[in-house]
Amino acid sequence: MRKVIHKFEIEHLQVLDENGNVDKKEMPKLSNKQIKELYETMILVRAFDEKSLLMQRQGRIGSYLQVKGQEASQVGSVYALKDKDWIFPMYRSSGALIARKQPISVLYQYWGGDERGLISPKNVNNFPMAIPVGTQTAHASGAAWAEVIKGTKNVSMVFMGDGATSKSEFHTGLNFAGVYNAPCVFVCENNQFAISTPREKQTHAKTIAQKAIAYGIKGIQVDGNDIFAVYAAASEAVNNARKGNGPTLIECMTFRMADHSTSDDAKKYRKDSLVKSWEKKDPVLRLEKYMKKIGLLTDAYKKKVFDDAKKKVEAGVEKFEKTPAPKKDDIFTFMFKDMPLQLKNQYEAFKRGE
Ligand SMILES: Cc1ncc(C[n+]2csc(CCOP(=O)(O)OP(=O)(O)O)c2C)c(N)n1
Repeated sequence: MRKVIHKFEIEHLQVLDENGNVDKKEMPKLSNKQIKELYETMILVRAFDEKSLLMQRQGRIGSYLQVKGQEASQVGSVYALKDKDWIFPMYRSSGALIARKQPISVLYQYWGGDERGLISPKNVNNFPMAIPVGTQTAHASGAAWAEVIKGTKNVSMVFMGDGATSKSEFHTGLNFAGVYNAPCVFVCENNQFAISTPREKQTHAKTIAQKAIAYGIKGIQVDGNDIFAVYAAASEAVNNARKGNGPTLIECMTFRMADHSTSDDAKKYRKDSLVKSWEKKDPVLRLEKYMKKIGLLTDAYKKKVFDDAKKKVEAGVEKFEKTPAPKKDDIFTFMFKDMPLQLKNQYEAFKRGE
């Protein structure tokens, strides 16, 4: 005899549609001041993103991975956190880090190859960005559990791409969080590609959110270009985690509008028509349409937001470029209190100019 022992459904949440209309029933509680704050942060992230690409092309930073198209997924989710909560960013999380008060100049230090660019602002718990795909998922889960052991109410939020869901650490992280009821929110920015690998070749599952079910945790798919849906799902997940009601996997359906990195040419593997279809879903345009409808976006305000963002980015660039580079010796002296013998020998050779 065969019987169904479990049937499942995955919710997809959209609050703000492409024409700037909101579903009032699902609209999270946000004051006009907060909506403006979200908008201003998204514009700042985009201004940083555009400048970073230019900076890399001009040889002023080493490399960069653009956020463009994913601003709502990143800004909306961290908006649900307190400073003392942890974020575990990946290389594409510059937007989340900006929203988490990481100074622009420090971010440029990072992208310029200076390890001091990994330092979190005082009283804000930003973990360093992970370059290896997916490793941060397990770190976040463990750190969330550590906060439980310490008796705090701090939550961890971790960012990963669709590609990372094929990595073992994704499964380790979700499984551990499920078993230990760790207060961890997993935010998967499903931007449809892992470099040139399309989402359909990443997993045969219909959604990434449903992977939560296998680990006995909550899972939801949201329109990742809809800042209100992202914020609503993230708030619910963060509140649940904080109250001891377990972890959540949030799949943000979004799209990487730029190349994978400054060493990539996405035209080689993505059709223009696909990119164009996502342009219509742009998270910034969509929020602007809504704000205009409710009288929150005047031409003068918009101009000021763009001007302020540009000024902040330029001030960050100036501070970064005026900061003396770290001493070359730091490569040897930074990591260990007591330098291991092998490194000591290398350091001596370096000092002799070998
Ligand atoms: C462990 C590991 N394997 C391979 C790579 C090379 N790599 C860098 S980014 C990337 C694709 C990741 O795609 P996804 O997780 O979807 O994130 P996205 O870049 O799309 O935001 C790969 C394979 C890496 N950085 N780390």
